[in-house]
Amino acid sequence: MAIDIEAGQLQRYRVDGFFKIDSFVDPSVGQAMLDDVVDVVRRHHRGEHVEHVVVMPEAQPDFAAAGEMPEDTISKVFRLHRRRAFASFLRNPALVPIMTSLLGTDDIDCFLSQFIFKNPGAWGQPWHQDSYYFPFAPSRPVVGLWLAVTEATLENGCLHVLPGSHAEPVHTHIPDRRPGANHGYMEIIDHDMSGQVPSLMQPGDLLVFDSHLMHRSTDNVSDGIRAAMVFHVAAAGTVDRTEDVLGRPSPVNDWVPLMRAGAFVD
Ligand SMILES: O=C(O)CCC(=O)C(=O)O
Repeated sequence: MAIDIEAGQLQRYRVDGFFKIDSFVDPSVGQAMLDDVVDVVRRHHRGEHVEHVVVMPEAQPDFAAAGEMPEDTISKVFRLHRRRAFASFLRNPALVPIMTSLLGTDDIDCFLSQFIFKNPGAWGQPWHQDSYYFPFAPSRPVVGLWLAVTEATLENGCLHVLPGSHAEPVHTHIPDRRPGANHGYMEIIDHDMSGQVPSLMQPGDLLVFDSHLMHRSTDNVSDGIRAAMVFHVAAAGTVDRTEDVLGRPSPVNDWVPLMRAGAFVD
């Protein structure tokens, strides 16, 4: 028998555009992801070819790495969801009722995954809606899964979300106004964000959010890393129109079957 999403979660998703699940997984799950992505970054740094992945360094001009290891200078690593530590997270049975209810189908692909290091001193990502980056047909529903790998606090640059903003259309996004901001950072400046709330999280907590939800993260002004792993899922058969719109395919999207007829794809 199919398990349903909890009524309270569904209600919060409909009203606010997100909900949080405390202790969704043991912190060791995120630690295994961190270990794997650090290995990826070090191999990439040595000039080895690491299949699928895209490694993005911090671009900000004043960024001073707190350490000497290759990962200390990295902002994000994309396209990780074919790797075991990440693929196994997505196959957690507890995600089935969430994904199938929110996407309205049991044929589901994961198309985007990104590990965010948010090293000490790294800037946050400005206000945006993820659907700005997803020129798909149909354009929604698309669900984001943000897993806290470390604690996320006001000091180390947690997410801030604007409850109810998922009901907005995709707003105009302008390039991040900070000179030298990370490649691809765009921001919304035409909306009142005063109702924002911080999303304080512990390792293993999961934020589930709608791709129209306005959110940002703040700068990491602590002396520790604020790591998170973010996945995006959509209905199988969704047409990715990035190439039609931008004249080139997305360098980070990687459509991988996750569920078919309610069963996980190996
Ligand atoms: O975690 C962050 O710092 C930003 C993540 C984010 O905004 C996103 O994944 O869309």
